[in-house]
Amino acid sequence: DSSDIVEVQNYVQANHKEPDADMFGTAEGKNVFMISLESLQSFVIDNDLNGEEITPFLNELKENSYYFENFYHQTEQGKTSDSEFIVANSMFGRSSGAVFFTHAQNEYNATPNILGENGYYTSVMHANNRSFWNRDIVYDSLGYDKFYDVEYYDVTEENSIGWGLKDREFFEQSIEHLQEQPNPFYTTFITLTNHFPFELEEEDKMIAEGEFRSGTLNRYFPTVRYMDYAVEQFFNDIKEAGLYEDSIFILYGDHYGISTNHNGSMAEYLGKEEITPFDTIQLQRVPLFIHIPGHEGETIDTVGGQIDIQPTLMHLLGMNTKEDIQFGSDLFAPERDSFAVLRNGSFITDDVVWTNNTCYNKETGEPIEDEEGVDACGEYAERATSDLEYSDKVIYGDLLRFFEPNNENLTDDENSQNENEED
Ligand code: GP9
Ligand code: MN
Repeated sequence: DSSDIVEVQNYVQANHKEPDADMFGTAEGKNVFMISLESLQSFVIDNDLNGEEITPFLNELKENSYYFENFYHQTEQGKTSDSEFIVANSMFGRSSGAVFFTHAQNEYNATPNILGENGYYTSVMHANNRSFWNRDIVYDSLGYDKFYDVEYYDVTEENSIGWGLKDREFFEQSIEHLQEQPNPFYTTFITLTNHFPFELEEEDKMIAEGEFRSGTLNRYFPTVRYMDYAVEQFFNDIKEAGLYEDSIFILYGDHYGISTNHNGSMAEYLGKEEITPFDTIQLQRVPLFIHIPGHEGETIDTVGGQIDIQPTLMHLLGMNTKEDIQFGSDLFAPERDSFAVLRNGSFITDDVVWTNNTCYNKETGEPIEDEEGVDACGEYAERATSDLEYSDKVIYGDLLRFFEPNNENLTDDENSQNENEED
């Protein structure tokens, strides 16, 4: 009931971290590009295959962005939809099934809900059917103004591969939609080409496939390379359209692309003897770039996850989150705990990885045995469990129905006006 929300609120507020004063509001009023990079894992960044860079554009982008090298996806079976949910709400998806199906019509205080109330136009661009992953229903609950689904794109056999419209064409056609949107906008772009089974036409292959036993891993390299190229062209088009300067860009990998079924080939590629459970966790890292024109950026090693994006973004836009129910924390917050919980209960800190009922030393990748392990991982275990349980509690009980967002995001004048109206 409604008293439960107070308990959750007390819990999250006790973990709230104050934003970095220099970063808070640095992107106030800017357009926000949220770019979901299909199946992109961090292991390809600054890496190569037979001497050829896999992500030349993203490697360059990394040099003038805030790049988070210890950032984890937190998705489960809901895949892309889980990542969308986590990023928008700073809450976890489900341990099985997809929250996009089971709790589509809950009350949410998602980023599009909040930005919509603060003068933003909010939309999603994704060239798939609008009901896929139940998106049409969920997007209403999250507060999106518009969903540019497949109907808004010119899709032909020639410009499609695998799951649909090729990324290059998708971005190209998205520019027109962008230009008709009111400013400032918050728009999510969901790419598609780098999706299992990673099909690509010969003419689009900019690097050769791998030659490992796993055809999946082999094909992954050229499709990643293609997505990298598509994003590069998108940045060029954005600049040409005059949309670059007044915008900020958040690019993130939605979930892993290469499952543990391909461990043999993965080990070979990475030059390891085997992929241990510790390595499997480290392979759940996905890239996060926060690109703010005019900022030099830096590579940041704090441990974080998709759940941290909402508070991070809101603070960049100059909005307070102190009163909000968010399970993540601002990645720039000076006092933040370097910490990420995966949906299966595994967790990562600066020093340890807990998975498979084993506490691993992060530096060596070796298990920390017995009591020592209990000590090393124990202090975070409770936090990990509580984060997941409280988040579930909010979703299963639809508890945000009982939550009154305190709109501190308005300017002072507007706040006092609102107070007067309420009086
Ligand atoms: C489908 C796209 C891919 O619209 O988002 O979905 P996935 O299989 O990655 O969840
Ligand atoms: Mn996906």
